[in-house]
Amino acid sequence: MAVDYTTHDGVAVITLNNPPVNGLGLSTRAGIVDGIERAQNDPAIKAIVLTGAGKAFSGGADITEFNTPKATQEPTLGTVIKVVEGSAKPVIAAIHSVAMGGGLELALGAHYRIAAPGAQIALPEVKLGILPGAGGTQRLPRAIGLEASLNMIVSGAPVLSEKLADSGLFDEVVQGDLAEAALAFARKVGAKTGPHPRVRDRKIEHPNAAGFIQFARNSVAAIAKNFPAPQKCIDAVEAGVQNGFDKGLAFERECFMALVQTPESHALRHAFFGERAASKIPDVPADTPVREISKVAVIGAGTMGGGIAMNFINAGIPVTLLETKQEALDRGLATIRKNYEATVKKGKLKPEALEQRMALLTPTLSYDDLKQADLIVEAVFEELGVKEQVFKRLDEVAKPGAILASNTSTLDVDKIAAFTKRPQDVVGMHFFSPANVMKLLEVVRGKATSKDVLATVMKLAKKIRKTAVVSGVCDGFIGNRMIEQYIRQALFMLEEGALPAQIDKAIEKFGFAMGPFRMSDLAGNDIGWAIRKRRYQEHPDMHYSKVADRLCEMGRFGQKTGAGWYDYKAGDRAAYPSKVVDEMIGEFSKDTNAGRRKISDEEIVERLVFSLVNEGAKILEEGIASKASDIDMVYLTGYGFPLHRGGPMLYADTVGLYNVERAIRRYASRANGDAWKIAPSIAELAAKGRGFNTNG
Ligand code: 3H9
Repeated sequence: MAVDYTTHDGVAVITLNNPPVNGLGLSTRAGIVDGIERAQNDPAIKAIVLTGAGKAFSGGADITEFNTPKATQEPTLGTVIKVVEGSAKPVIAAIHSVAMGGGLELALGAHYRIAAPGAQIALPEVKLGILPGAGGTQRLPRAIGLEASLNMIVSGAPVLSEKLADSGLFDEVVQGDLAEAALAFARKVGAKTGPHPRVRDRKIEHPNAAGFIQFARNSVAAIAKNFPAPQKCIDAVEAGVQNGFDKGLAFERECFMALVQTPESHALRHAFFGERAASKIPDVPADTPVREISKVAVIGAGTMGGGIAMNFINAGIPVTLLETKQEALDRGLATIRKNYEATVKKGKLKPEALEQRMALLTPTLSYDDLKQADLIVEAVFEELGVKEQVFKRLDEVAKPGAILASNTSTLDVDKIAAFTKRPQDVVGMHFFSPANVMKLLEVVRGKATSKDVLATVMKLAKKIRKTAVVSGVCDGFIGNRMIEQYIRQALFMLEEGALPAQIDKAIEKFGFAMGPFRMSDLAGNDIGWAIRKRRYQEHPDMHYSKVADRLCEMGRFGQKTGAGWYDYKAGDRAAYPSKVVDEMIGEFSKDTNAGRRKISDEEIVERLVFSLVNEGAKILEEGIASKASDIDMVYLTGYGFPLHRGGPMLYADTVGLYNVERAIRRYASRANGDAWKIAPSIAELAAKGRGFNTNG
């Protein structure tokens, strides 16, 4: 049963009981209507309490039902709310915890609302690319006013119930036992004669509603660039202000039905479920015991090590930071402090919190101080010989059961594990720079990594607010292995006829935060050069354009040298197209007889994005990633892939694998086509009419 019905001395209690978050799926909706009717028909019942079991009042509509027949099957949420609102006996929503989306809309349909402090109240639909579709844009402004409601609807951010105590939303915020208070409240209002108050009958009062709505429109313009929902939220609120409740409600419904079909909403829902799915590893059951992590050590106080340490101290976990030299340790500590000071300056951290965090950090030059650590993350120089020294030493000092993690981005985690006598305790934790900011954490599972180590690291990742994705061992893991193909295509296109600014502009227009050449100038072109030199040795058969090497031979390493693919001016981070570089590229094409042709923006986007897709497909075939959505999460959270497109694999599904296959085969038949060895699964799925994330 998704809904429980009990009676308590004249009060009926309808309890949503649909774990995990009391989503308002069809059976829950039907259960609420049944409960209300049962209470109406029972003369002994004077009032009805609507509440939730478990960890939420309700997390809203059941998102898994969207775009299925169940979503629109009666009773819809609109019908349920009508039944609640139309009840002759007063309905009291008792909110002990999360009331979000349709959950809050349901509560707004009740005659009275009481809440416990600490409940998270939100209309987060905009984060899923939709708007509240069951009266939220009409009732919330009537409950808490135009300004506060628009802020909540457009941001989707949760507000704690106690902060809304005087807003008009709640009749009471109850400190003690909510269930008891709800029964008492119900008995009190049950004794009154109706009709009972309805939010829909309240007025929206504002001295300059039109002005505020325009202000809201301007404020969301930036976030709404790639997403239609924020502006639609405002349109729906405005419709209610101008035309009244019923017309506003009808307009809201129309917008909801349209938005739920958009690719942007599909992409956001894919990311919502993808994030949660990433934390589940197919052969590691949810009840796998985890090791306790209460003390962490980080080896290396450089940019990466310092950033990694900050993640843990931000979560209140003490960190011992190890370096080999005092100067390096001092420098590392000073950088961490400077980072926190910058956050304090922005008003995002209290000065006393800065000191509390710094106090969680213990600097040391001695491996002996790592003996107590439950987890040790190594962020030293990226060379196998250096890692060998570190892991052999760790094997000597670390306590039994400590997790030994490497932040390597390219090296073989199995080889690293083999430097110890406890390979089952070794795992990769690949953070992305800046490590205290970037959401992505690639968790690299070695051959021997034990299941409880994986389960522990995934749980810890949640605590430090990372999106953790498991990758098997291969060169570059998921993210960097794919980006290499993308960069290869970008360089080939230079020699075939494009210029850096054209390529960057085309892919930025597609939605990437930064094109490959601006990105490379930021990271340092010498880094890619070093990797390519290694590749030339390791894979002499693999074909790379040498145009980037010529740039590096000119000493143009990027922003840090004031010149890269672009020119830079002192004190200005803007990238200016460079005549010298453009001429060099033209010369390069001549020298290599590549010939130059006009390359369309469409070709640029296809070659860059489909190179990611093709490598992603191979990564899936090899089992390096266990599901397509994991790859999408890597790209959304670590590589600036446009969120509104949902990641490379979902984008490929949207375009259709049949079309992706045809494009890849076309590019494979042209200049530099040897870089395109199509992943067999693309053709196989296309032939079945399937996608990476879909079955048909
Ligand atoms: C809406 O209401 C539309 C209406 O306006 C109009 C309709 C006509 N549906 O996050 P967690 C699952 S749109 C289905 O790890 P937490 C989630 O996938 C909805 N499933 O827990 C996960 O499953 P699994 C507006 C849902 O404690 C499990 O629950 N509402 C839903 O950290 C636990 O989730 C929202 O956008 C759902 N609505 O956080 C709220 N919600 O175990 C979205 C959760 O298989 N939800 N699941 O991986 C949240 O923000 C958080 O889940 C919440 C709990 C704060 C509720």
